[in-house]
Amino acid sequence: MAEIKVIQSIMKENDRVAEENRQWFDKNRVFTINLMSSPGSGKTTILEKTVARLKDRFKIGVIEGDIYTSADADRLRPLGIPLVQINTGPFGGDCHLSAAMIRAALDGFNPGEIELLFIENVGNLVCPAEFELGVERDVAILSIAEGEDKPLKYPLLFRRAHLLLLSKMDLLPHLQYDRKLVEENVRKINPKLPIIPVSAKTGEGFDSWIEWIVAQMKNGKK
Ligand SMILES: Nc1nc2c(ncn2[C@@H]2O[C@H](COP(=O)(O)OP(=O)(O)O)[C@@H](O)[C@H]2O)c(=O)[nH]1
Ligand SMILES: [Mg+2]
Repeated sequence: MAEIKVIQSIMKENDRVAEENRQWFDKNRVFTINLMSSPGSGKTTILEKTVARLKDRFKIGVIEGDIYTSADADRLRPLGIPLVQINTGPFGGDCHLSAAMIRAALDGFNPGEIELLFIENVGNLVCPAEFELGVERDVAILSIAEGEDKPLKYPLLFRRAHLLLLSKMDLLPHLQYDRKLVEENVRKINPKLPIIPVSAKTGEGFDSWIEWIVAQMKNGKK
């Protein structure tokens, strides 16, 4: 019982800080997109290509979350945008970003410096989806190399997401992958979740992904 109470109070505190983040985003007119997926599904590569395509249109910033290293932030550095790296290793190696970590990271940006913020969450299909960050949109990424069953095994992320990017589509000829089955599995969890198949390698689907981002920014808040 005591343990349940502790978890409830951690979540309540997280939600409180997430609300503060939401207010910060509103006040500073920043639209924030949280990318969540398992390690290696292509978050950083998708970010590299997305930022390259959008950085002349919007003032973009990125928060990189990882347990250790600044390797992903280092990959984005050539793009010349403001970057903040969060390492959860010194704080017990959390497998997710929390609202408080985002709150702290926001101090790393100068006022007015960003209007579109991407968060690359810690690579994990489970924990990140449990923690509200106060962002406008949550985006799940699932690479086709991970199999068709993941939406059923890890439903929370797919229930929570506003969009699913089905990544690494260029690998389709090399895999025994059932496109229809993955979509059926997604529909069982979240019937209305939009799915955009993409390949960061060939650029497939990026026009639709970019259009989605711009449309969401126009639509504004949830
Ligand atoms: N074939 C293929 N490989 C990709 C694609 N996107 C990423 N990768 C590779 O997948 C690996 C993991 O990508 P990364 O972006 O680091 O994934 P993250 O851990 O989710 O950030 C790297 O070796 C990438 O080069 C893609 O669209 N197609
Ligand atoms: Mg990464």
